[in-house]
Amino acid sequence: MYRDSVHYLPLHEKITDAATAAGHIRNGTNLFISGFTGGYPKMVPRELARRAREGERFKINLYAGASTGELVDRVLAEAGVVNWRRPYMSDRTMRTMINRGEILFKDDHLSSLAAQVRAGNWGPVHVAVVEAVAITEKGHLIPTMAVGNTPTYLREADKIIIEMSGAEPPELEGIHDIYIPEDPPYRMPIPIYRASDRIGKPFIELNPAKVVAIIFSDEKDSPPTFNEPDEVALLIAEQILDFVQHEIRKDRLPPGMPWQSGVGDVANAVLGGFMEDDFFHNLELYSEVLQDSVLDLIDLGKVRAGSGSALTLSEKYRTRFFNELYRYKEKIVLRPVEISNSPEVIRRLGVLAINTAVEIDIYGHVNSTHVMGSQLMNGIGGSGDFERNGTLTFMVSPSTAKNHQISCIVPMATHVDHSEHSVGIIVTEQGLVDTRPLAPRQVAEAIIKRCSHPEYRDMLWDYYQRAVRERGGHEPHLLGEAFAMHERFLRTGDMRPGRGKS
Ligand code: 0RQ
Repeated sequence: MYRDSVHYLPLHEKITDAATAAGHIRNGTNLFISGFTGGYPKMVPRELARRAREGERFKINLYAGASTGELVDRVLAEAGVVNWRRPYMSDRTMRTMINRGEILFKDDHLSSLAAQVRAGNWGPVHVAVVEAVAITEKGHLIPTMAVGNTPTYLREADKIIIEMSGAEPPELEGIHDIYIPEDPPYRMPIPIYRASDRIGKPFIELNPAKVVAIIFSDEKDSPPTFNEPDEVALLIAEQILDFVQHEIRKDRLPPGMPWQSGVGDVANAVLGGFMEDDFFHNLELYSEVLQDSVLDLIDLGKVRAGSGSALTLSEKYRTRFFNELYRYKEKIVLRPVEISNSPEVIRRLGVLAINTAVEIDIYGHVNSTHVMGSQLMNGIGGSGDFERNGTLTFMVSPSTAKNHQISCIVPMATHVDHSEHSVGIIVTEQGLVDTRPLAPRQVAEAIIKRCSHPEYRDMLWDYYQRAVRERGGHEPHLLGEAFAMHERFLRTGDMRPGRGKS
């Protein structure tokens, strides 16, 4: 039965077991895998971990599309076999090892990765391991619900290992739109003019001569858990929807611009808000990851098109999606991440972008990646692609973290991923500031007054006032004091004076 999903008969002789397949991966292998939240290989990583447990000493350089599941990042990190990991990851164990300096890590704007790999900047693609639901009669590969960088990894690989997934149906064929642009100086415009446009092929071209192993697995991606949005997320979402409605009513924004929404509670709350709101119809989503809420919106007849690089669904929604695949497939397009996140396309379509910050400073510079300036959280992912190029760019955050011990509005961001020049509108549960018509000092005053938490407002205001008086300048700062709140947290466990341990 398994063989049925491999329609290209010459490849049947490559069908083997996981141990034989993983035998192609050795010390120093640059291993490029499919995976973009889901869609990652399961059996080869487990096999590598088994070899490490049994005493084999080796290290690999692990490159994915973005985050994967614990079967990859956690299992391989715990096995101690990862030398390099790129790009974005979100696994706690791997994060700890990266922060200890035990795993080398660098994140890049996700839109730029595939071209860097094609240019050879990441070194040779020794082995690609990718998950697929089918190989067609002509030898083309149909990926699972995550495209990511798989088309480029397959094209550049010396050796290819394919994990055929029995957990997702071959009828996914037709949902993908695979297009690899020429690289500069020969690149032509990417001809996407609406989120629904299909510009490529519904399969990934594969050179069968490079395929060294095909294995089969019934294992599912570890399902994401989506929480019901809390009050903070709902308040943030409500302000964003009100603001966009207001801009449209004032004729400052045409209706019908596509939305990108990051992952997490606020993203879900915004999409949930569309369900209850009569103002927004015929929605277009031009995003990176599509989640459960897109199915609800399709069912309500509110979505014209949903475009992303991956569709990540909870268990319940997966069943619903597969049961009515033909209906949903008409509305959803899955693309390589260099297309879903393409700056050229995002700017042309006029995407309304919403992404989440770790901290935002009073002048609107944003840290999305490093807690207290040093500790990596996940990575920049696609947030920079969308924030730098969207028409309206929202950066959102709760005003505090860790039970108010940390203010997410700070005098100076301890690490900058998105500068004031990329970020348009800042929203916390306390309020919203449109920084676009404001000069930096006006931005600072508005952010402190409207976005910071009341417990931190006086502290931030006092800092800003003294910076204006004592130092002056276009963006006044007291350099010796700009990180005093962070220093206090590191010393006492609380940014508020007198609240933490002394
Ligand atoms: O800690 O996990 O221990 O509870 O950070 O924060 O509030 O649960 O929010 O899950 O949305 O994550 C920026 C990390 C936010 C994420 C970030 C702590 C907080 C909690 C998580 P716990 P929340 P989220 C691409 C979209 C970058 C990439 C991106 C991210 C944990 O959104 O990685 O935008 N973004 N991708 O307590 C210390 C602070 C903190 C803090 C939060 N200031 N200091 N800890 N936390 N703020 C585009 C797509 O389309 C997908």
